[in-house]
Amino acid sequence: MSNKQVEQMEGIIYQVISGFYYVWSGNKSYTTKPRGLFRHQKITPLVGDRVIFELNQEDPDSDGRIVKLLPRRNEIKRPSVVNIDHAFVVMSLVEPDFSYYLLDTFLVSLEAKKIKGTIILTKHDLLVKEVGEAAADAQVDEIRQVYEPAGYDRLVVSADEASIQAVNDYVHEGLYVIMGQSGVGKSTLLNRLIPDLEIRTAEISESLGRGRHTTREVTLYELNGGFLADTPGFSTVDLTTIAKEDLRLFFPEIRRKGQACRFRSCLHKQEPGCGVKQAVEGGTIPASRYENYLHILQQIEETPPRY
Ligand SMILES: Nc1nc2c(ncn2[C@@H]2O[C@H](COP(=O)(O)OP(=O)(O)OP(=O)(O)O)[C@@H](O)[C@H]2O)c(=O)[nH]1
Ligand SMILES: [Mg+2]
Ligand SMILES: [Zn+2]
Repeated sequence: MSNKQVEQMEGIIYQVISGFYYVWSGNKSYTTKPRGLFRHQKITPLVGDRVIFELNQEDPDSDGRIVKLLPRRNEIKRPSVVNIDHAFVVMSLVEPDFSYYLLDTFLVSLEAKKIKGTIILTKHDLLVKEVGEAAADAQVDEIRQVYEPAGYDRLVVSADEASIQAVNDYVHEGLYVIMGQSGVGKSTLLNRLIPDLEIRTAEISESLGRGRHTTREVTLYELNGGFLADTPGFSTVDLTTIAKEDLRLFFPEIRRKGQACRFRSCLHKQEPGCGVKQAVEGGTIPASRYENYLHILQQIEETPPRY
């Protein structure tokens, strides 16, 4: 054992399934397990972690062993991914219906981690089929007007090549997480961006008579020298760990207008001389954003502090 030929390598965890950690390194996949010490130290490697792992050269088919995690830059819990550079928040216009509230909770959770988010609207084609071209355009326009003042980019994604290309142009080095409710089309979007992937989506398994196929684990896929993370869908975001004084910082347009408030401590509820309330009345802060801010604030205020 003592003269075992061991090589150390660096890679990124791209998937975790029942105790096996799949690491991508030098264009190859390695199956690894963490060293036993990690469990005692309560260290759980996650998708997106950069790791140092060892390979036994005398037995190249044996599992590698993760010996070290490199420092994490950030971490989100749902979906569970670390070292995120950018997030694509995928929202469908129909099936499931678009929700301003859900989108705002996703965006706040990202702002709280200082992760830049881009909104992707899917199923534009379905909306057109349901309500016609003019009404569909009006709805997309309305969404754009709500998110433009906050500075979020919006990309419409339909089946057409141009919108897929627009998303592709966004992706460079780094880790891009694709997040959103179940069924909005995250895996479908990935399949269109990287056509030889063929990730199973609802459509494919329906034709096999097995019902919907929902993504169950986070997986990184390579694109343009970066990584895209397909993730399981979820539709609740826990924001109650955010301090009530911090929430106003996580709505960029409210943060900006808040500088005009009479009181620095203004939570933009009923305080006199509130610049945010004025901006809502004047229409420069969209009503839905302000209402969702108040709604999340109320939830935070109603949650007893945790220690
Ligand atoms: N018409 C239309 N259907 C779409 C579009 N995007 C996705 N779909 C369909 O929506 C269904 C769900 O898509 P998925 O890609 O599996 O959704 P998902 O977000 O990965 O869902 P989870 O894995 O459960 O989180 C599938 O039947 C897709 O074919 C779109 O732009 N237009
Ligand atoms: Mg999926
Ligand atoms: Zn105020």
